[in-house]
Amino acid sequence: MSPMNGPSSDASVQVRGACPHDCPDTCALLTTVQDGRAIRVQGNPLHAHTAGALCTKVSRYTERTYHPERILQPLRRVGPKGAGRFEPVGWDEALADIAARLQAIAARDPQAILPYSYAGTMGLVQGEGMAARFFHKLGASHLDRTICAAAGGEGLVQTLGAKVGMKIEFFAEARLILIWGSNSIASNLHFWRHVQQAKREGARIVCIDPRRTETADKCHEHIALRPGTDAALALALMHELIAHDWLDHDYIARHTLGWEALRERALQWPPERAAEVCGIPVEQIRRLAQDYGTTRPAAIRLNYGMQRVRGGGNAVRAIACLPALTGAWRQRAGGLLLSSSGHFPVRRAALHRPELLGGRRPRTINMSTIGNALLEGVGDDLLRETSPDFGPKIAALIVYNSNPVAVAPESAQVVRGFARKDLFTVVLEQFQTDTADWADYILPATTQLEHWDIHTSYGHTDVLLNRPAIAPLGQARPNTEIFRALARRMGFADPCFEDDDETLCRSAIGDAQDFEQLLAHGFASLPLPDAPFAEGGFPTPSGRCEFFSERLAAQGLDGLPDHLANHEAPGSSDRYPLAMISPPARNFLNSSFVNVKSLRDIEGEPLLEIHAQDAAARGIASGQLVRVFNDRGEYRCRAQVSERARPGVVNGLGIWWRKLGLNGTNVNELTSQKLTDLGRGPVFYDCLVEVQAAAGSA
Ligand SMILES: Nc1nc2c(c(=O)[nH]1)N[C@H]1C(S)=C(S)[C@@H](COP(=O)(O)OP(=O)(O)OC[C@H]3O[C@@H](n4cnc5c(=O)[nH]c(N)nc54)[C@H](O)[C@@H]3O)O[C@H]1N2
Ligand SMILES: Nc1nc2c(c(=O)[nH]1)N[C@H]1C(S)=C(S)[C@@H](COP(=O)(O)OP(=O)(O)OC[C@H]3O[C@@H](n4cnc5c(=O)[nH]c(N)nc54)[C@H](O)[C@@H]3O)O[C@H]1N2
Ligand SMILES: [Mo]
Repeated sequence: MSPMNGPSSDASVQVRGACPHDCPDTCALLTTVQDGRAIRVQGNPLHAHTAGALCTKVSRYTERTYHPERILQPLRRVGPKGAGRFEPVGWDEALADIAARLQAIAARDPQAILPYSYAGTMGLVQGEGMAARFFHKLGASHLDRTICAAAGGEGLVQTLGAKVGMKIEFFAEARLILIWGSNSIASNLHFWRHVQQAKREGARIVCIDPRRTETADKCHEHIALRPGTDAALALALMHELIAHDWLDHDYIARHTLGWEALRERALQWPPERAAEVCGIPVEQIRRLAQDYGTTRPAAIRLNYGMQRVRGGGNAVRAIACLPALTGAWRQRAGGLLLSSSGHFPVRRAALHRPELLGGRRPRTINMSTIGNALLEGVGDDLLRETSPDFGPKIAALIVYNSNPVAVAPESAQVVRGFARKDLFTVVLEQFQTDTADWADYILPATTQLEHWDIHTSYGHTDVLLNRPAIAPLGQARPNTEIFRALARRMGFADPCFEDDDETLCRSAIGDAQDFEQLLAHGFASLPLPDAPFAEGGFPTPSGRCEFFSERLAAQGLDGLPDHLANHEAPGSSDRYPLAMISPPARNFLNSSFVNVKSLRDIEGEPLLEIHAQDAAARGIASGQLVRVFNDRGEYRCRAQVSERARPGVVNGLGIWWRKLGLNGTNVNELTSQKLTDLGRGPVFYDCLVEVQAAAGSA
């Protein structure tokens, strides 16, 4: 059986694809198809980063595609909003009605229409490929896609110049690896192989994470700092690098900007001060500084887990300064990786066609505060903060590749927004999610096995092509096809609305020759140097690693990185003494896969990990049902008294579907719509709560 290309109806064939999910690993898939049915999804052994292995979730991809609850025909709401009752309707009728509703709104002001999408698929084509063209032509509001990585991304751009860093495979050669704000075994499994390799060859591995994760269990040391204190730790490390002169003066002089100013800032952070802020022993900081200052090569794997707090952008800035101070970048196994996405030459303008705006400049709405945004201008007295310059209230919402009712912060407000009777909501989905329950129309979307796409990665530096392995199930259509059909109904005549998916794939990246290679092999590596900043050459305005950012200073912000206390710092509230973080559960991907029963069975029930001291103080026993609450709402789940939680911090593992939880809510009932210091990102892990045994629980 050799890998073949495209659907087949008789003998068993293997079709090359790419995993579409929001994960740094971006695996190459091989789907075995027999008689037109996908019977197995495996990792492609020829793709070095995938190495033939998939995570538990995606190796069950056929369970997702052939799930009995797949939405396979257009549905129209019957009964009240949110009741989740729908009737089948033909595509023609659904599209005609949706187009008429959007046209009527657009005639008043197209900015009253808002697309809402994120990374249900990371594909460039089924992501914003045709969708951006549609919304640009319409003149709809822009969506600021901040929900995951905005603060850290901005911190990285301000310091290194772009979302770029070490090549992930070279972590295997490092002698010291700091896994910082990342549960790699759960959320970046293919990176963990490189760590194991390094460990076998004698490298020291340190995990920096408030939670004792399965990754922390396997490291030599775990530094369980308080959430949102990473910048304090990084500044204290700098303090020690300076005090002991573990610095690469030549690298600093030639390839950095703002050293004198940073030095002064770091000297304000002796380890004792940071130990106090971080809630960790001072010896741990000293030891880490010595390891980092004296081991070569030293590599840092940062992940976005540590930037979901008020000071997240500054924390990434501070950490991103470290490898330039020690000259770690000189070696290919030294430096830092948060994201590799900035390495890819994506042709966004060719894909998204901003010229279709025709000079209009629609407003931008932040997806992280969608709860507030939906309540703007509707006279809702529970709206937390109104913006006088908001413009027209949102009259129509078109959701695709996202499940905002489950994943956006402060769900009670999000639900109130979706519940508005005067809001017209269309949801493109594979399943009837918490968000789809609130739709006026649900349009059936294909899964990755049923459509074309092209993928970059934020973990490695390969481009992957996804070919359809099977024909679309039922009446499902790719997102592109749905937007193409809507464009036709709206009378959008521009030829770009006729581009088919293969054409979109071709226009997304590189030149034609690259694409021939993708067609032939399924993946291609970007030609990049092994050690990108060995001789400086950072993509910043100065070409240096910018300890001091003129761009931030020009915006009236601090030009240097600093520690910013959480919005909801422990001790700042009498009523809510516990800090809650809500990192991903291993067998879910954000809210995707929660409805795959075999995976939900592994996770069991919504859980809150709590330290024995905090549990005892509240009379809570392991396995007991608890109420987790603050002024924003209440979430019920099962307590697990566990060493995975540090004292003062509880871990509410995410992100359950509300309707599959214990009281129709999930952990985002408790999170706030406050934003990060940089990038206007959400602060999911900057959240104070109280926990009580739930009445009547066993
Ligand atoms: N299985 C699985 N894999 C996933 C995901 C998933 O939901 N499930 N999500 C995907 C997505 S969307 C993304 S963005 C990526 C990255 O996803 P991330 O959300 O970054 O996921 P993790 O790598 O689990 O990193 C979170 C870790 O950060 C820790 N953490 C929380 N607060 C702090 C803090 O203040 N400081 C520090 N140092 N650590 C903190 C958490 O305890 C957790 O272990 O992973 C992707 N991979
Ligand atoms: N409390 C808390 N909240 C969080 C986080 C956290 O750690 N804690 N993590 C945050 C992060 S990092 C992220 S990235 C966001 C993620 O938020 P989202 O990007 O909304 O991710 P998912 O919950 O996986 O929802 C994606 C949806 O897209 C659908 N989908 C998949 N493929 C397609 C397709 O081809 N077409 C269409 N139409 N639909 C498709 C899936 O069925 C799924 O319902 O959540 C954030 N929310
Ligand atoms: Mo994310």
